[in-house]
Amino acid sequence: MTQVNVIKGDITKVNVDAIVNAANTTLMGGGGVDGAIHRAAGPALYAACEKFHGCPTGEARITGGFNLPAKFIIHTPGPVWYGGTHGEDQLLANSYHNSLALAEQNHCQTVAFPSISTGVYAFPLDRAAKIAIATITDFLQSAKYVDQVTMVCFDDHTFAAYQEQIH
Ligand code: AR6
Repeated sequence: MTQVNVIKGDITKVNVDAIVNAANTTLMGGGGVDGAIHRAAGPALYAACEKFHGCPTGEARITGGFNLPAKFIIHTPGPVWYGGTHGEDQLLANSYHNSLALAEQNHCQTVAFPSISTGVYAFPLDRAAKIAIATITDFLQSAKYVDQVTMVCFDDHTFAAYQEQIH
């Protein structure tokens, strides 16, 4: 069975146990996928996120899904790309790993990710896709609950980059 798949679409519409949000360290919303998730989930998500008082880059926090089809939303601030010499690769891997660890702790079977850090945060797409798929694949080898991870790509360019990594 294929455990990692790549689709083109809008992550707010995906019917899975948990979706991941490419947040910022305030966890108080923003543009891009973060803005779309907050709009679709409704104002109760903002109230739930306020209680965390932020989140360091590469770590993750979990809330309910509110008005989304997903049961949970896992919020992780990915790294801003500063040229690659500021620990960006490791921080991006941490975002994927720590998000999956929270999904596992909450007994999620299906998890969907957007392409973390490759929008406003400007992480090079091919490099990010390689790190994402390697970290997810590695995690699935020892996961007890998580067994299906979907990369939800918003545009053709992003879709092609992740597709490349699973073939
Ligand atoms: N579904 C799936 N992917 C989406 C959606 C959607 N509905 N909307 C956008 N994307 P970005 P980052 C894609 O900039 O680089 C926010 O302001 C988008 O096309 O959302 O991690 C936060 O608050 C791109 O491929 O996230 C932070 O401040 C990918 O999601 C900052 O942006 C990530 O782009 C985080 O920047």
